Amino acid sequence: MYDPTPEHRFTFGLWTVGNVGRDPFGLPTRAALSPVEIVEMLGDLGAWGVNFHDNDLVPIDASWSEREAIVRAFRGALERTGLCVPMATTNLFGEPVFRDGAFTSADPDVRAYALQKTMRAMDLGADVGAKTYVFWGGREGAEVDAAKSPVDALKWMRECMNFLCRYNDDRGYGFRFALEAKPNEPRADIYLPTTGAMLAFIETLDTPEMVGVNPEVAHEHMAGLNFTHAIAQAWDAGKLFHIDLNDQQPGRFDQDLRFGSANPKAAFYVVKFLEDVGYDGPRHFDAHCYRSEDAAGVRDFAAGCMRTYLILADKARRFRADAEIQALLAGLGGDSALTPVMAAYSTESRDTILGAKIDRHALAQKQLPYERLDQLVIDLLLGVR
Ligand code: GLT
Ligand code: MN
Ligand code: MN
Repeated sequence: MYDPTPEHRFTFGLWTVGNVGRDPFGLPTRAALSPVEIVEMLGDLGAWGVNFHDNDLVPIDASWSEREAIVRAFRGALERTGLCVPMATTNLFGEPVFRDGAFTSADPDVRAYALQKTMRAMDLGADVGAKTYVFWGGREGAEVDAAKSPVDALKWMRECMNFLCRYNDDRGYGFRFALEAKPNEPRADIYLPTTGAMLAFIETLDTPEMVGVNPEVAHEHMAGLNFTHAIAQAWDAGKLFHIDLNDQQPGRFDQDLRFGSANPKAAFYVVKFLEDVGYDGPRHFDAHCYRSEDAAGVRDFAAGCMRTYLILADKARRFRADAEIQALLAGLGGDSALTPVMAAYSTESRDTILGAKIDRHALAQKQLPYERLDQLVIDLLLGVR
């Protein structure tokens, strides 16, 4: 029942299961897996797809013929396993050239290089059938605000995104762009730090309909925000193009923990939301296995992300089928004679509301049995219901 199959649309990045356990203080703790080995492992575990940054697949200095050989081997693995590539992205953060930003660098030649690298990476993504193109601007930020106006940074970012939207059209790739926010790390502060900020920025682009968001659990939690509320706003705006599932203790460095491992209750509401609204995009796990694990542990990690999602999806079904929970919910809110009046402004609705007798004391006495409701959710999640 909790065994993943491709219909569940679970995906992983080459950089997630391929993470070798390097951190800012320590060397790798496990051997690197090749892209082909990763695809085979994911196929074996029941995943649907695999995503990558340009240089996760093709080394930055590879020649064209090396690139072609790598893509051929990768495609072979996709065909053998039935995996697809739903999403691709660009590494605009690893190389020293991006030390002060890619699209927001004050140096026009750095920005041009970032555009060139992204266009080539879009070509690569399109070659293997990717449909979504993610932009995570890890270096688009600052330590020294004296050095750069954040308004200029936004202007350069907009210019680059507009340029790439045109490239997408020009080549007929049909990518949906998904912008991923993060508040900090690796920069002291990253511009457009939350999903909400990204949503507002998108509306300033020339073709906003081409661009949505890729919210990540850990990134909103790092900012102390409610992830489910963030994806709800994105969904409401028709902009939830992709999602990065993982976990994160608040107030820490970017932990990229196995999905649901730190805050299963928050993870439950994420899964419940996605299942309730019928989100049909990839469920992408952007997480890393503990540094203490070996290759077998990486399998446990990947299997665990998917299993937890499926357990929580089952809990969401039980929530919907639970008579007591549904009875409690039915008693909340509801309609009154003023419901239709509020739906549209007119001089009549204005006067009706201005003249209505609304007993604020009686309203304040209405029961809101949230303690009971929340305990029922806890009982459900802890498996005694
Ligand atoms: C990097 C980052 C992630 C982004 C990836 C896409 S790379 O691992 O921490 O949140 O989604 O660029
Ligand atoms: Mn991410
Ligand atoms: Mn992250």
